[in-house]
Parts: sequence; structure tokens; C-alpha cells
Amino acid sequence: MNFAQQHTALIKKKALELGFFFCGISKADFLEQEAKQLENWLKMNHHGKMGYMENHFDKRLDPRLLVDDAKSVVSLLLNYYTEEQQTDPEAPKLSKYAYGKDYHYVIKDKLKALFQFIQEEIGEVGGRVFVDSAPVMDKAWAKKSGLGWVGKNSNLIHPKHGSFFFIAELILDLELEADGPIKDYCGTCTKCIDSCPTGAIVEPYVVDGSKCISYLTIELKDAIMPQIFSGKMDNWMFGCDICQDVCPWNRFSKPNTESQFTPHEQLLNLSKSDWEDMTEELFSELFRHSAVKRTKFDGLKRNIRFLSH
Ligand code: B12
Ligand code: SF4
Ligand code: SF4
Repeated sequence: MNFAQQHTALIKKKALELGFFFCGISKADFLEQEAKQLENWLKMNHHGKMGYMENHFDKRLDPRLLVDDAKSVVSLLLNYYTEEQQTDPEAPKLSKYAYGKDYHYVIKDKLKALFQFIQEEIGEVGGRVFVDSAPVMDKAWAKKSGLGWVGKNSNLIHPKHGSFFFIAELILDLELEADGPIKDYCGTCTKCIDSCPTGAIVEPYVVDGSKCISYLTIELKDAIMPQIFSGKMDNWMFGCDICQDVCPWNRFSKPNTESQFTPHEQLLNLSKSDWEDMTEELFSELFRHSAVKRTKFDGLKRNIRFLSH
């Protein structure tokens, strides 16, 4: 085994010990194919009012502009699937990814632990840790690293475990052994496209973010929701899981074992009226460490009100 192979094996083993589901490696290079696709996506205004997607175009496509002398991108997956569900079938729906503690914190701690391990075991390695919010194309790297294929719903799907996981990276100035991409297994299926209530999957593999319920309920900060989506929200108040719930590959999902993703004990038992009558105090208590804080109390109220339109 050469050094790159030894280091790769060490990192992958440690990543699993830290609770990551999978770890794959790519050479840090320019994302040529994605450059055109990102440019088109922005040109079509599929980012809506997510102005941050227009920033750092070059950095988003080239990890060497984010980390000096970057050699490798280490992609990591963290499972958030759960079989727990909201008990009132009439209650406004919350996406599974937001049941527990905000994943940004959970993942950052694990990434930092992995980076520290690398420096202790391998030596002076330069790099940075990234989760979600940075200008890095998480799915493109995970795909290149062989952790799954990007499906027609535009989510990364692992052939044995489905798509209910988060993606994070370490970009390092260390040579590692790269993995290769896997095949696309969507085949002739169109379940996600057919099930999307707002028609946000405008063509296979392309999501118009500005039409997605996840965008409308989380990212869009306007005081009033666009009327064209009235009656199309399928009772979602925060995020949307439809195009993943209907995906046949998600029958392979297994419940996560991350204790920090355990929902607040009251959360899943709130009834429709509990949500409608929610006070700011209860909101703060339920979502103190949660990603739902992103919408703020008024945002969640706006979403809930819109559902009864
Ligand atoms: C912006 C964003 C959104 C936006 C836009 C969605 C989108 N598809 O881009 C909104 C707010 C709508 C959103 C929603 C969700 N998101 Co989001 N989001 C992001 C973010 C910050 C950037 C994604 C991005 O770069 N988009 C830009 C466009 C260009 O990229 P793209 O859709 O991936 O485009 C590719 C394809 O369209 C393809 N393509 C384009 N044209 C063509 C043509 C052909 C022929 C082919 C084959 C391919 C192809 O190439 C493009 C580039 O690779 C990432 C985090 C990150 N930093 O990467 C998370 C991320 C993608 N989101 C995530 C999640 C979990 C969600 C939700 C499931 C949350 C929820 N339950 O509500 C939904 C899913 C909606 C969906 N079906 O996509 C996860 C996905 C995990 C996974 N397994 O894939 C990520 C990676 C966050 C994370 N770190 O874990 N999200
Ligand atoms: S998350 Fe919901 S609204 Fe967005 S593309 Fe998927 S099914 Fe459509
Ligand atoms: S529902 Fe079907 S088409 Fe959509 S991502 Fe899953 S396998 Fe692919």
C-alpha cells in the first residue's frame, strides 16, 4: 500500500467510527459538466430569491479556490431517516430532516473531529470542513466520489440506502486514492416528477427551486406566499419529503442511529390546532436547537396560515 492508499483507508475507517454513513474521495478539480448546468440553472432563475446561489460562482465549481493547493475532496453522508411520524394526520407537516437537532451543528462537530484525527495521525494537513451552506456543490462531489447517483428528483441516491442523508465535505491538500462514480439507476421511473404537487421538477434531473415547497416554506422570506401555490402545498409547513417518500430506492432506508436527531418529545404529538395556536414561547422551546429556527416564529405561522387558504 502506498501513502495515499494508507491515508485513505485511515480516513474512511475513522469517518464510519464517527457515525458517518459513507465516505468517498474525489480529486479536487474543476467541475466542468456542472459549470454549464449551474450557469443554466441560474439563468433560468431557478434559484428564485436565494441570492446566495449567485455568489462565488467560480469557487463553487473549483475547490482549489477554496483551499490552497487542494488535492482531494472527502465526501461524507450522514443518515437522517426515521420511521417516526407526526401522530395527527391533519397536522401541518414537517420534513424528516428537521425533527431533531440542527444538522449543521451535528455534522460540523463530526467533521472537526475527523479533521483533527487526520492532523494527529497523518501530520500537517491543510484543509477546511464544509456542510451545506458553503459554496460547494455537495451532490456533485458525492456523486463523483461514488456515494450514489443524482436522481431525477435531483437528490443523491445510494443504491442500498436511498436518499435520506445529508452531505458534507473535507477539502484537503493531501493526496488520497479517488473513488469513481456509479451508474444512474432511475431507469424509466418518473414517480418523483409525477408526484411533485407544484411541478417543481421541470425536467428530469432539474428542480426549479423557486417552485419547490422546501424553498417556499424555508427560503422565501416574503410576508405573503405567492397565491399560485394556494392549494398545492399538500399540508407541508416546513420542507417537503414527497419526491423522496415516493422514490422506490427509499424502501432501503434504515432508521438513523444519531441520538441528536431524536425529536423533542412533544413535537410529533402536536395536533393541527396545537400548531395553529402555537405561541412564540412553545416555538422557542421546541426548536431551540433545530433547523426550523430558520423560518422564525412569524415565518412558520405564515406557512401554517397559508395551508388553510
Ligand atoms: C439550493 C439548495 C436547495 C434549493 C434548490 C434545490 C436544488 N435542487 O438545487 C431548495 C431550497 C429548493 C432545496 C430543497 C431541498 N433540499 Co437542498 N440544497 C440546496 C444547496 C444549498 C445547493 C444545491 C445546488 O447547488 N443547486 C444548484 C443546481 C444547479 O444544482 P442541482 O439541482 O444539484 O443541479 C444538478 C442537476 O440539476 C443536474 N442537471 C442539470 N441539468 C441536467 C440535465 C441532465 C440531462 C442531467 C443528467 C443532469 C442535469 O446538474 C446540476 C449540477 O450538478 C445544497 C447544499 C450544497 N451546498 O450543495 C442543498 C442540498 C442539495 N439540499 C438537500 C436537501 C436534503 C433538500 C430537501 C430534501 C429538503 C427538504 N426535505 O425540504 C429539498 C429537496 C428538493 C429537491 N428535490 O431538490 C441536501 C440533499 C441531500 C441528498 N441526498 O441529495 C443538500 C445537499 C444539503 C446537504 N448538505 O445535505 N435545496
Ligand atoms: S421537495 Fe416537494 S415540492 Fe420540492 S421538488 Fe420534491 S416533491 Fe416537489
Ligand atoms: S422516484 Fe424514480 S425517477 Fe425519481 S429519483 Fe427515484 S428512482 Fe429516480
